[in-house]
Amino acid sequence: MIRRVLRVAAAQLGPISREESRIEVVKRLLALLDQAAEQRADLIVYPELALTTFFPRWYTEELSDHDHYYERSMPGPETRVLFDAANAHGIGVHLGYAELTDDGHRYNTSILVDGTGRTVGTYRKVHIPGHADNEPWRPFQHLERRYFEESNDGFRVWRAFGGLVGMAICNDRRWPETYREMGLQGVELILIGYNTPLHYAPDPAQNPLQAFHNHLCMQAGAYQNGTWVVGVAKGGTEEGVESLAQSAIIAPSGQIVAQAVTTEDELIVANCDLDWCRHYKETLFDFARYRRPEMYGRITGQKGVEAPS
Ligand code: CDV
Repeated sequence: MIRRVLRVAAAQLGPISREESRIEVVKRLLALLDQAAEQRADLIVYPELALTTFFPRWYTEELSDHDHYYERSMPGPETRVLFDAANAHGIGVHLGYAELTDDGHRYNTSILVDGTGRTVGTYRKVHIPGHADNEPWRPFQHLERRYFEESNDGFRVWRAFGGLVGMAICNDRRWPETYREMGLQGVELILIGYNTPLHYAPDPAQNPLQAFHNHLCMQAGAYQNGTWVVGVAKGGTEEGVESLAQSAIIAPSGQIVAQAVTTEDELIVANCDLDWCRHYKETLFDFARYRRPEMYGRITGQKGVEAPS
């Protein structure tokens, strides 16, 4: 039997300053792509909002004052060179970016293109963390809820790269529903980019646990759904804000098979055997045999906690 082994490169980024132009950033992405080609990768995975600094950390009175951080098309004028280069190498691309639609909607989005240059799909972030109004008590803002809408598109899974592939973005990775939605579509590889500041203003007691929580939720999501998970950071100190790195490629067993060791631009590569997923999907997590959806009504029927009286 021919095994379906996909060679995946997670392209962690170090900080992007607010002065850095798209062209300069794309040069960095191209340097990582060159390394991925040298290492014969089939797919390169860049992080969330990989083309700009993490702009929701600054409040602007007018939403449109941040419009220069958004892409109006993908590929666009400055990014086409990246997709062309990847296509020339036969490498697929996952890229996170801020999307501004023709009718004025703003989403935190990722795109997946296969090794022939075909767009597999796009994903718009479902779980939008942070806040919508200026909160000056914080050392820095996390205004994702001001600059991005919650997407209602849900979690899709696509046939690509000889397997079943899905996407999620940053905060999505903390929610078990994210993985299970895709698990129920048979997902074998989930691609996740993230920007996670080490300081969490609403509860700084969580700061020292950021790295633990990052791996905890992605490893659990991988294991409980029998899928590969690729988590890719934009880490390091960006505009004075220190963010988590520790990008990781996680097997369906929940084990980390590759992990970044710096907080800078760094490529990690792993052979992802998609057939490994069956060991979990057809045994402990044989959903069709063991799940009890009739017992899980609250999960879709209820949003917040309703404690018994
Ligand atoms: N970009 C993100 O979604 N960041 C969030 C916040 C809460 C730090 C995260 O969950 O990592």
